[in-house]
Amino acid sequence: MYNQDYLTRREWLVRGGSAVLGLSLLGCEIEEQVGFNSTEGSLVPWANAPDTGAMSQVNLLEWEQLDSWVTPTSDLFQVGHYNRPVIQENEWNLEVGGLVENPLTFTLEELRSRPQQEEIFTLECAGNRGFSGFIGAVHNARWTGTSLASILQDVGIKDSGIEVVFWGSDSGEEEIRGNKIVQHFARSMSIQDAMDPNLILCYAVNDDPLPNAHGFPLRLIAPGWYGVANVKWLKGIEIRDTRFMGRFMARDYVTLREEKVDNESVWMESSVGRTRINSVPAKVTLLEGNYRVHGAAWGSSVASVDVSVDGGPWRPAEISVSQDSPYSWTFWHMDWDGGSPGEHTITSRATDAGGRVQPATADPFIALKKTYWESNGQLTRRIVTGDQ
Ligand SMILES: Nc1nc2c(c(=O)[nH]1)N[C@H]1C(S)=C(S)[C@@H](COP(=O)(O)O)O[C@H]1N2
Ligand SMILES: [Mo]
Repeated sequence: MYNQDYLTRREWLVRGGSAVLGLSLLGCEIEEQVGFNSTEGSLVPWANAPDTGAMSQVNLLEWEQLDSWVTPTSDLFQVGHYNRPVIQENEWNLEVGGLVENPLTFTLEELRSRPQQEEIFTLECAGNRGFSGFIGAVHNARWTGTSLASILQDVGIKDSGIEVVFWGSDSGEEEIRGNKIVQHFARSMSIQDAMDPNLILCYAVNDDPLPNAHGFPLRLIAPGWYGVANVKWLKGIEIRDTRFMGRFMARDYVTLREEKVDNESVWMESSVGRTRINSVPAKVTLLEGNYRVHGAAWGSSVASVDVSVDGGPWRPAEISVSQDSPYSWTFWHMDWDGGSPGEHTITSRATDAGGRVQPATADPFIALKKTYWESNGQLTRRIVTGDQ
């Protein structure tokens, strides 16, 4: 059985672990809240730990190692569907145009000199939890940039504009209706969605300059939206008068779900967009006979988290670290005596402020979904107690 001695937050900082350096800038409030002491004890490994080997280049979060509320920059998972462009700051600018009164081009310096805006945001790939081994495509980081809405105001959207397209610098070959073409990564939003004051054009994460893998020099951060909406290596923002139907809006990242209407099946295809309430049991620790289940919950305003052992009654978990906003995750924990020695299952379920409950995997909302995106069903993990 493998043991892990957890360091307290202060010990980490004193020892100067470079991965956690960014955290020291976060201010005392969160530092006190994190309470690393709550993770003291030895780690009890999951009996059904997934094989994540095939996913190594994605740098997935390892739930059993989770010990910082803000994910250190070097630990952020990374997804790129095309090439990973390496962009020189002096060869780059952002063009904002299309159906606007006053098209503008910005250098990075010009964007940096605009008023700064920050958000701690839990970014989850919409494919997370959709297939085996892909359960750590989520991170919680502090993003710094400038308001998208204020830039859209400055260019002046014409009355005919209905759609805002965010163009990335990365591209790849696509076959579309018999045509082989080279297409850039792009996502879009309605003007109303894009004018949300929480959306930021970001050039820094956790006080580090945006790493290349995460979109240097500029990316969109769209709190409340799945990862795919957060366009990296941003090069253009374009206002159009038709809905945009690019690959990542209308072919990929499309959820297919069967809905029953008066006993008839209706097949609903929808573009992945806003996040859904989600939670996972992250790890279990054992200290002096007490098992503690630690987990995270995100995707909405988390009102409560419950845990079921062996499919038994739901028991409320305690919140260990609360959200900074509806867009950041919470950490929670639940103490347990370990039951009878042997194998047990642990399932978590989060409920949001609107009363939406994270669905069971058997819930038609999950069970009748044919595609793997938006898999926010309850996660059950297995553990063996009594042999420590
Ligand atoms: N330009 C561009 N932006 C992109 C992508 C991409 O392939 N190209 N992938 C998206 C997807 S699917 C996800 S999950 C997030 C991942 O962000 P991260 O790599 O910073 O973790 O970036 C999004 N932004
Ligand atoms: Mo993604």
